[in-house]
Amino acid sequence: MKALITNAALTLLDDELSNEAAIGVIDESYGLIPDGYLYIEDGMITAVGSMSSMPEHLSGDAGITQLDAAGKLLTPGFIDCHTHVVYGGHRAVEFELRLKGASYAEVAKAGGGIVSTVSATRSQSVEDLVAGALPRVDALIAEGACLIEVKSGYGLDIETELRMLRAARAIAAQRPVRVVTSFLGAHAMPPGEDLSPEDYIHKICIPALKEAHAEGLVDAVDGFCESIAFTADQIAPLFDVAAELGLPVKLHAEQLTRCGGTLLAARYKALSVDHVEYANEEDAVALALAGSAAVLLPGAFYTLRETQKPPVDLFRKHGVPMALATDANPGSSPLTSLLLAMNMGCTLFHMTPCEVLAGVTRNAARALGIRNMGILRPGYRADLALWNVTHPAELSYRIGFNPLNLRIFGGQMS
Ligand code: DI6
Ligand code: FE
Repeated sequence: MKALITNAALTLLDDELSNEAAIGVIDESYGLIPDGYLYIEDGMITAVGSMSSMPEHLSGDAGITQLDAAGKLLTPGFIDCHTHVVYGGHRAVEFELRLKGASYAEVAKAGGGIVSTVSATRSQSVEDLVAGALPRVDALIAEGACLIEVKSGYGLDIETELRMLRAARAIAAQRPVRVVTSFLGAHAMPPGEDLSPEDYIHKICIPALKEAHAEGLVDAVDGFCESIAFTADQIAPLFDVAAELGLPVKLHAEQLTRCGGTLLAARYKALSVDHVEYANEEDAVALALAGSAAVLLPGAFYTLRETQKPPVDLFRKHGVPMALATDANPGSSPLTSLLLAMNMGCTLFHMTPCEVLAGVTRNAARALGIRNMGILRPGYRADLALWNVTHPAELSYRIGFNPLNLRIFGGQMS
């Protein structure tokens, strides 16, 4: 399987451009080549550059699929590095309550919130959960997503946590998309049980993680470190088990208050720390030293009418890679559009159009520990998105408009 795309506006998003690739780049940060080609063999990018540097033998190759992009923008396929797309039910009623004045924390304390999704999720089979998730996944794919991270965390018992992860894995068998999973057993305390948080972590969460890992269901371990969820000290033993199992960690931290989750996660060299509205300079320095990404989630910020913005300037100052994701979940972020997340990242968080594009490609891959996606570079997967626009800033500038022309997944055009 060979394919050649010609006359495309390429956004390489490559932060380590080789001399060869740099020929024709007119904007370093996007890695923009206005008139470029990209060559695909066996699902991988094998050559990329400006049209003027394209080796002649490529276009002469018989039996090769050729696509003339006619000036359209070609980016890496999008990556949603933080989602909760597998769950039962919905929380539209809670949305109405919050519009009448109840806060997210108040709704949670009153037995709504995450716990209400737990009841709905526990009642569903793997098939039900997949069927519920697919329309959300399809919405992401329709905007060029090629890789989606999916978390558990609405089971809070061993069986349901496993079922959620099996459903997440099943998505990749039913749609042309890669799925990576995060075990989020430490999301909330299970309803109706007489357990301390420490007991829950040791008696349910850690055994669930071990079983899920034994079944090959876990790519990373996540937790919710927050005043309404778990403390850093309660999450630490779970991260110790993750380390024993050889699994990377990530953490929801500093979303509603500053609870020390970022410092904990950095001690475990986390792939990412997510939300981080309340992170400070000490946190940014710790992330930079640990090599962890900050995942910004404007959908939750918007839905909760949060006013504390994540410290984007501090992340820039200390060189913390910023990723951007939907946080697609039924409560705090019923968002299934990375394009809208990009627009919100610019308008609400003052990120640049280039930062938000890197946030859903190169830095999203990094936040998942994936090394061969998110950049247009030889040796990387041919997961690509071709857009009916010519300038990369058009992707984040428009609101509620999907200019996807073609998605290419593992070299296959769809
Ligand atoms: N932070 C969030 O924003 C979501 N989970 C989390 O840890 C909220 C999930 C929900 O409300 O259902
Ligand atoms: Fe989340």
